[in-house]
Amino acid sequence: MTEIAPDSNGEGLRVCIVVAEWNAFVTHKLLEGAKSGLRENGVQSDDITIAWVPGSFEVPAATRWSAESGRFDAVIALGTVIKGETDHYEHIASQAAAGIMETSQATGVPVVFGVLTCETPEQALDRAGGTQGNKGEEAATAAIQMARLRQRLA
Ligand code: INI
Repeated sequence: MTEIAPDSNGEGLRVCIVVAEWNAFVTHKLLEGAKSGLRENGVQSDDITIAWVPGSFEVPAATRWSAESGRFDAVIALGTVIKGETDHYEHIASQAAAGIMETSQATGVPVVFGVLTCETPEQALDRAGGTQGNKGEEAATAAIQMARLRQRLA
């Protein structure tokens, strides 16, 4: 039997973080969490690229461009969709999730999902360094582990 345990060693990995400006009061905190999660696990600052996009709806396209570039071992997608603010909530949230998954499946590059979908701004802040932790930081660990797993399974 072969078992591959989660490997969170980020040394030498190159990571692109795609982050949405919409709801910047939350996404900036997610970005800080993602950057510290990467750095704490050994990813060099020079190996981190941050790509800003207008909103979560634009996140999938940028994840696709970065994944197809061949320059990154993993991509982290960050955004925040708050239900109270838009009738388009369902469309934006579902298209962001579907597009991110499609990028990962089509390119083989791990793309991890750090797009918050919340009812209220308070719920979003709770997940961006508040009472529920920082989903950006969790996404960073997931990105490293998936990049390592891909190397092991290749
Ligand atoms: N984008 C978000 O990331 N979160 C939101 O809550 C949001 N709301 O509420 O509308 C939002 N809209 C912008 C959207 O992602 C696109 O940038 C825009 O539709 C242009 O394509």
